[in-house]
Amino acid sequence: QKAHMTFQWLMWLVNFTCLTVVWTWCHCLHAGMLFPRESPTREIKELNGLWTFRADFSQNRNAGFEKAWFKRPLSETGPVIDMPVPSSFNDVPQDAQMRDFIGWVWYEREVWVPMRWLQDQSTRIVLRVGSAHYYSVVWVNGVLVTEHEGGHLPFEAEVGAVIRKDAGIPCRITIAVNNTLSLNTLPPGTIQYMTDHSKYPPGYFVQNINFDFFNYAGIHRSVLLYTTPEAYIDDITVQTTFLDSTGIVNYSVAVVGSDRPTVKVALVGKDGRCVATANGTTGILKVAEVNLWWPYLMHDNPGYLYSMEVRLTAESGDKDSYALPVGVRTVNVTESKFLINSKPFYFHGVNKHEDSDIRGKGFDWPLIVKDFNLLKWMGANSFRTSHYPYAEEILDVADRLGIVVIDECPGVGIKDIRSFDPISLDHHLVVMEELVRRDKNHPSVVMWSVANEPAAEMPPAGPYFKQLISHTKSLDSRPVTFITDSNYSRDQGAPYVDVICVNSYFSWYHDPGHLEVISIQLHSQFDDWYRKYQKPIIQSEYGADAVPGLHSDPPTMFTEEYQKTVLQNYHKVFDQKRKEFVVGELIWNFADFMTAQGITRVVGNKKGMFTRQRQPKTGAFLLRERYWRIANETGVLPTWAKYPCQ
Ligand code: GCB
Repeated sequence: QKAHMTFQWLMWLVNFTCLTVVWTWCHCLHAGMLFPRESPTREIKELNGLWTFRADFSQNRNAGFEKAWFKRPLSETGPVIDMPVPSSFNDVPQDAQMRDFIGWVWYEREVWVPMRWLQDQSTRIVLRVGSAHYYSVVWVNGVLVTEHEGGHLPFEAEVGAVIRKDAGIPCRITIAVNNTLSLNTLPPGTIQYMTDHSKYPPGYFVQNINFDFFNYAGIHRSVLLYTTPEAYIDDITVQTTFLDSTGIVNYSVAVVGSDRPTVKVALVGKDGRCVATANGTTGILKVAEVNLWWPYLMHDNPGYLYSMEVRLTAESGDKDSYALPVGVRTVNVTESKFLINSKPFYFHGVNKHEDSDIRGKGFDWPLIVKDFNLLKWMGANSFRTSHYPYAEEILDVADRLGIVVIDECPGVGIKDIRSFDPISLDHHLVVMEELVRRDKNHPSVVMWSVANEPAAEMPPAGPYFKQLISHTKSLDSRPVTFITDSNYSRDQGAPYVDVICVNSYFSWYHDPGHLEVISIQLHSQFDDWYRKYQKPIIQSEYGADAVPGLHSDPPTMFTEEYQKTVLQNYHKVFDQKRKEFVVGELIWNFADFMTAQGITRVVGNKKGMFTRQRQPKTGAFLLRERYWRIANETGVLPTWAKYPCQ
């Protein structure tokens, strides 16, 4: 008992020290990116639906800029089509050229802005794009309002002044999006011109990429207008810990538009009762008899969220309010354990993609809810956002259900030595800042992943990852990892991570067809990494393709039996190593997903436990049985959860 108390104190001290360090840094962030939520002082107008669309097929893909398509209605510039937002554009038109289009596409929509918003000069009107892949330029009524590099993360612009100039007519929003990937983008890619005119037509080029998912593009998440008062809550940062039964929420509120703001903060429980209050832009909320945020299947009441209600009153009289969901929990890593609320946590989960028929990477509520239902059905307690940040709405649901998330940035496919240059690094640092700024308050997010399978053996990789990881640590106290597939002795990033995440495909990419080598190779993999680094290890990917409906016994590659047997062989080793230092297993992949065309992909990657349409393959039932059994073994399976596979 005494030892336990001392340990708790120690953990508290560690957490508190981390909080203080992080605190100092957080104050440096120049602007927030709070998820738009309605409140008595904030309104939202969604701009989803059909937009007007035109792809720029000109030789240099630049006609739209040369002819200033943003200056007048897009339909006056040439032929246009309807395009749904949010959605990838690729699979919507019945047109092969559009599917693989590289270059600028133009979106446009007219919208009536409520007169009230325009008349009240002190109302800020903000245009926000949830994400657009890859480079975006935005105009309102022909006036440039913002540009943004990178898919998967939101960007916004204040547009009130521009709209007010032309009040009385609908406002025209034009967004040009370019999906071209270069050596300095994240993910990187190269454009290759084919100059042999006996083989290719003049001007022919292809986009080369080093990652295994379709380069879907377009406006992928919601576009909306929202309002705030002129003096407003720009950002909120919370860091939580607990001591015995007292929860501690350390908060900081960034205010814009007021030099001497009055800020009141209240923490409200699920039953609507206020459990703590504080005043000021920074402070500490103490919660007696705290309900901690626990992962799914680890507690009777997982995903407990308080509502942190922040109220601002400015000298001008402006009032703003924002309610942030807050989960009180801690995350710590030891030499061999991953701890949530000081208890060992074992990741039994999946890797996913934002991917589905027709909409590609477009945000889609039915799909999201279905996927969470499948995760719960499987007994999965976690997922990794391979290979880019997912929609914020997904993290909100994960928070509420207690599904644990490893949050990955789009640093995938960094294989060319030229992509380790300072320009790429600068951009990578900014992307990590944007990611942390967006996701820092989600209790479900327990670790940042800065990259997937970079060429970590190349000499510049060492300094590159050292800087990237230490910068990420300066932003936030969560553990940081990157996902490796390279040999432990040549990996230049591993010394800097908190948890080793290893991908391996024994008896698939290595020794294809030889199921019998999995055990020995996996044992060596784990032992080598642990001997070298003494850090907990997650098997961050493993799996095999299975074309649904293909069967063979004895198992052969691409059949459901082969996929199942690969998994079984991996599981035997996991069961031994999780007693030592392996802290998680994430299957590759939750569902089949689309890739570029190639001789190793049969209409996409088929390593899913579910088909792309979310129907289970044999492997899904195996994992379901396993995950529920593991949850049951830990002895914390909540009373409401029925072990479904007796
Ligand atoms: C990997 C990659 C993932 C691929 C997977 C595969 O190592 O991280 O993006 O899809 O292997 O199936 O090849």
